[in-house]
Amino acid sequence: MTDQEEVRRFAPLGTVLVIIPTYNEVENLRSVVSRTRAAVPDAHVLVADDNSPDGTGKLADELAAEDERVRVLHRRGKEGLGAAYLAGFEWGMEHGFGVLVEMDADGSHQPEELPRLLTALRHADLVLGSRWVPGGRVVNWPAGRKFLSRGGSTYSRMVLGIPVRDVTGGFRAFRAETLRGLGIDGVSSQGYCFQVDLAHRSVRAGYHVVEVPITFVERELGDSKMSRDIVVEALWRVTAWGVRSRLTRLAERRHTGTHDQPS
Ligand SMILES: Nc1nc2c(ncn2[C@@H]2O[C@H](COP(=O)(O)OP(=O)(O)OP(=O)(O)O)[C@@H](O)[C@H]2O)c(=O)[nH]1
Ligand SMILES: [Mg+2]
Repeated sequence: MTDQEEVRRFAPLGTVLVIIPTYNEVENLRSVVSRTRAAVPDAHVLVADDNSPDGTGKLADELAAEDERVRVLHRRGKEGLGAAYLAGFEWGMEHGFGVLVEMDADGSHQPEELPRLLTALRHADLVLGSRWVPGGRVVNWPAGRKFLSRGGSTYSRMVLGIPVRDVTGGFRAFRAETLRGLGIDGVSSQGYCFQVDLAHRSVRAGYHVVEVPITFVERELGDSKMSRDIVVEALWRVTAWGVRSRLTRLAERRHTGTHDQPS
């Protein structure tokens, strides 16, 4: 931490919106919403459903009818996790929320850990729930999946030159100010890439990004939407960003004649 960060004062957080993107999560949604409302009673919940064929959207409407702090964003069709989050962020900022949280519907992200993320956000611009910092854990993942996720994070960290241990994770808390500052209009990446993209942009923009250990629990019900395409997209995009950002920094260094440490 630099001297500058030490003296930095962070504004109060404001009201929290937990955005839960869903595609065919009818077996998981009720539980995740009620656990969220119990864990952070002041927070509001926005379910962003992509017209799930299994009726998740209808269940979300029922939950919203039972609880005024639960709202639903019905989207036309499956457009990917990134697009659902961008729509949720926009909705949340338009409605005056000060904190926008990303959380999966499948129980992998435990709502009971939200208070810790929010406490850390009091002194940060962005908090990442992290499986790969001391204290972080993954429950019920085969070794191959762990290897892929850890390897993906390590590769991204090295190629992008950012000090983030879990760069693909999707349990995060943003200040609305951070999202405004990032100008998320230009974000088009999906899946893991979306998460890498936002973390990379935040670090590059100089935001104070903090990782908090979480216990990630593999889903028990419903199907994963992860696909080979999502992994391939992440690989090529991350590599392209890494090359581009190194070239940009090199050009800046040449231009200013400075020789700072390579990252
Ligand atoms: N709205 C919306 N939500 C999606 C879409 N794809 C995935 N999701 C949701 O995003 C969250 C994460 O998706 P998962 O399928 O669990 O992906 P994952 O966590 O990478 O994979 P697993 O660990 O195998 O479950 C879940 O809540 C999904 O329902 C989509 O296209 N639109
Ligand atoms: Mg999942």
